[in-house]
Amino acid sequence: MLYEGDFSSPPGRFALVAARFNAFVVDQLHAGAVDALRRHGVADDRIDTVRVPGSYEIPLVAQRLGKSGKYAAVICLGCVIRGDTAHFDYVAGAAANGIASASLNCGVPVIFGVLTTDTLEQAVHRAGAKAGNKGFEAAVTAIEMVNLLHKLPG
Ligand code: INI
Repeated sequence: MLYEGDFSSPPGRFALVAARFNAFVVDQLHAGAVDALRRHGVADDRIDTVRVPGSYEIPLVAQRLGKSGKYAAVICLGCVIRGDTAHFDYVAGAAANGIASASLNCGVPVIFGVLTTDTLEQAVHRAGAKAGNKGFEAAVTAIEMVNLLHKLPG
């Protein structure tokens, strides 16, 4: 028996947690995520967005939303650029580890759609300009995981 998530229109509500830091980039990730959800049959009234100050603040809010029981998945969107800060590693590491913990703690998919790049140019490229849109990809991953969890026993 092979279990695999598909990309059929998923049930339930979706939460997007989007950082305001580097909003110029994150807004593009958000647009990409919403586009992916809509194109997979998730209407706007099943999509909620929560804004947080920076990527560091994403995990707490993502966990709270995940535990609420209201959402099929939580999609986390942020952008951490190494050039901007000496504490890049702390912010990026805390976001990645915190998002992973949130997912395990709440038992729903909490998807890592946070860009971690060396330069603003790389970030822009990964937010829809030249190298796909990480927000779109994060939403597609959320859909696959929601559909997979519906198929899995237990
Ligand atoms: N937050 C980001 O989302 N991206 C960054 O590049 C960034 N930099 O460069 O510092 C950043 N910092 C803010 C951080 O996420 C927190 O909001 C702040 O430290 C308060 O807790």
